[in-house]
Amino acid sequence: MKRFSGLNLFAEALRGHTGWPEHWPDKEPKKAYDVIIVGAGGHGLGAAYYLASKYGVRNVAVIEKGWLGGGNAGRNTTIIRSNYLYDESAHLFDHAVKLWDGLSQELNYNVMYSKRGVLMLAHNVHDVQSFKRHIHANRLNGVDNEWLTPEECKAYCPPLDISPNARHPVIGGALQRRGGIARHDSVAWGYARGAVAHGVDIIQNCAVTGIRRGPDGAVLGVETEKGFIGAKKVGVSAAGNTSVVMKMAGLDFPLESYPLQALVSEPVKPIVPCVVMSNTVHAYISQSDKGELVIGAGTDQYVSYSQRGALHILEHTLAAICEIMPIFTRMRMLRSWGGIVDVTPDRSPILGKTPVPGLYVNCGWGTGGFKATPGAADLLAYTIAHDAPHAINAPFHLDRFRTGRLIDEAAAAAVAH
Ligand code: FAD
Ligand code: PYC
Repeated sequence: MKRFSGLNLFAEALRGHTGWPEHWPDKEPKKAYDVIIVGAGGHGLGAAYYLASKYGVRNVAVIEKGWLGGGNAGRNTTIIRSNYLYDESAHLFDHAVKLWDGLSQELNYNVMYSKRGVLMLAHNVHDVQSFKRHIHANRLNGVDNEWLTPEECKAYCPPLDISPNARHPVIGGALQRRGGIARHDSVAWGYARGAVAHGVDIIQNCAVTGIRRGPDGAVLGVETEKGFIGAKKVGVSAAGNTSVVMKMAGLDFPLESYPLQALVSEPVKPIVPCVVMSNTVHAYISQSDKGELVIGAGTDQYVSYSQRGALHILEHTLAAICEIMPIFTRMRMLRSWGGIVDVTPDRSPILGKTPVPGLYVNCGWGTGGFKATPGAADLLAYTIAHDAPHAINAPFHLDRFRTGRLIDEAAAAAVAH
């Protein structure tokens, strides 16, 4: 793969950019691979990239039913942070945050990771207590997080209304300075290009329709719209469709799939310098490099596979944004969209082996898996290559729903569910 460099850009400019190779040429599937990854989102593409580049497994295919990056990878609001309460979660998400650093250089593709800080607003005594508990727990785990007074919140993010008679008064905030955003498409495209450079085949428009198992129960390969493709190891990274795919192997997964929405405003000059989240009122906001305000909402109350959500959720979110930042009451919204998120009972992911030999799973990231992309991808690749989990993802085994060793970030209420 020809590298992006000053010299190559200059040389290509002189010949009208005709010499760049295709990033991911269309491939017909081979009869068999060593590893098949189901799902070309950031996680699946990243897993293929790390399998080939780091763990020495090069005969790999990624099978995607639509187009790569067309699922949640290309639909999310790109918030990156690792300020989770439990030790297991902090280690998992901080593994990813550490990989975000240097990812553009590693992939030779600008993923536009911007450490502009994630500020979580406290509106009531419960928020204050919960955030301070998170701050202490995070610091014990080497994860940065600090308490800000309302005045310090305002200084960090000037559009905030911190007047005491505001509808949702800001009585403080928790700031993770290493948190921020990245460019979602670039993450999928960068991993895809990197994977292809290491020999991975990416097969788009090819839904997996079945998982074939041998007489001993082990995986033999996948049935697809383009026929059977053999592989002794299959990694499923299908986000909102995971339970459907796992059912093909005869497994029931503890997942529910919900629509989650986001929307953007017309572009304006830089005004929101960081990411602001208000978990209590279910709203969060940042500003993209194009100038659009990127606004996210909570999930619908009802399970669904339609990639659109209920209007009242958007209205509620916009009302909350206007109450927290009244300066935006006259902004016009440009477009909204939805994705399908896969939610576990404890709101923590499942990442590891399954009861079916040769079948691995990475799912249950719910509303919060973009931030985990490099970490989840690396750990899925590690688990497949070693047929054993890494110490970081070992606690996120499916078995915890049988043993009761949950990692209950839902109860810890660290995110806007
Ligand atoms: P996806 O991109 O969804 O990849 C899964 C792929 O599997 C899809 O391309 C799908 O087509 C494919 N697939 C499914 N079934 C099959 C099949 N049978 N055969 C072949 N392929 C199949 N997370 C954050 O950390 N921060 C945020 O700010 C944030 N905001 C969000 C906002 C919205 C509106 C949404 C919807 C999600 C948000 N998330 C956020 C969550 C995050 O997007 C997901 O957790 C993450 O993207 C999931 O991993 P992925 O990128 O690999 O998934
Ligand atoms: O996990 O930080 C998050 C998040 C924000 C919006 C959706 N998910």
